[in-house]
Amino acid sequence: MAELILHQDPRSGNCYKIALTAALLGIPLSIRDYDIMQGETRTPEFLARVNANGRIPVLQIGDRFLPESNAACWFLAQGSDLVPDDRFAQADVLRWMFFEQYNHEPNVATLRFWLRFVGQDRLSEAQKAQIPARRAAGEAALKLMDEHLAGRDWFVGTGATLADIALFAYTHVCEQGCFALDDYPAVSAWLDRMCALPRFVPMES
Ligand SMILES: N[C@@H](CCC(=O)N[C@@H](CS)C(=O)NCC(=O)O)C(=O)O
Repeated sequence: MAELILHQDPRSGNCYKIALTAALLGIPLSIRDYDIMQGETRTPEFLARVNANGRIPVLQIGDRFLPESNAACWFLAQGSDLVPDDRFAQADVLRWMFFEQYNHEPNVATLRFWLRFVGQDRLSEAQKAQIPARRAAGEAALKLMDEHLAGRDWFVGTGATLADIALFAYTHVCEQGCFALDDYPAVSAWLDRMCALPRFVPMES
């Protein structure tokens, strides 16, 4: 396979999904770090060469660039146990990955970013006004996950898949966005199972 380079900010859960997928599969990745707080993904060079959408993560495969965390995880995991063979189960993995991007990440990750990295004092009035709605939507996503995991170990089937990796990335640090994991016991037990996977690597920051 061509050399794989992960363009990332180590504080980003979206980037961590790709690093975790590669680690679980034993795939070596080179790393290129950016500081998103300094606008390093918004430079003309980055927009022209790496991602016209101005965001990390981007997985570079040789001279090709693949933005979007879940697409990059899919690229790495096709043909492995992290993507089931069964047609329905495969679509069910995608279902949870889309749920993660639409219902979970915009709420759970955004509050973590605002409260931990930007800081409440530096939020705009518009951002402050969005906090209650994003908190309610994040809690709804975590509750739905908790109900799904009651009585089962993994989101799809009987082993870890990309559905688990996509949802793990920001759930395990949700307390940094002031969500309370104690409210979600099945999610908490699942987080422990994820951390116990062979070749698991923690998030850098
Ligand atoms: N849907 C994208 C989201 C990417 C994204 O929002 N990246 C953030 C960091 S997690 C970013 O690059 N922010 C910097 C910016 O927007 O300038 C994915 O899953 O990869």
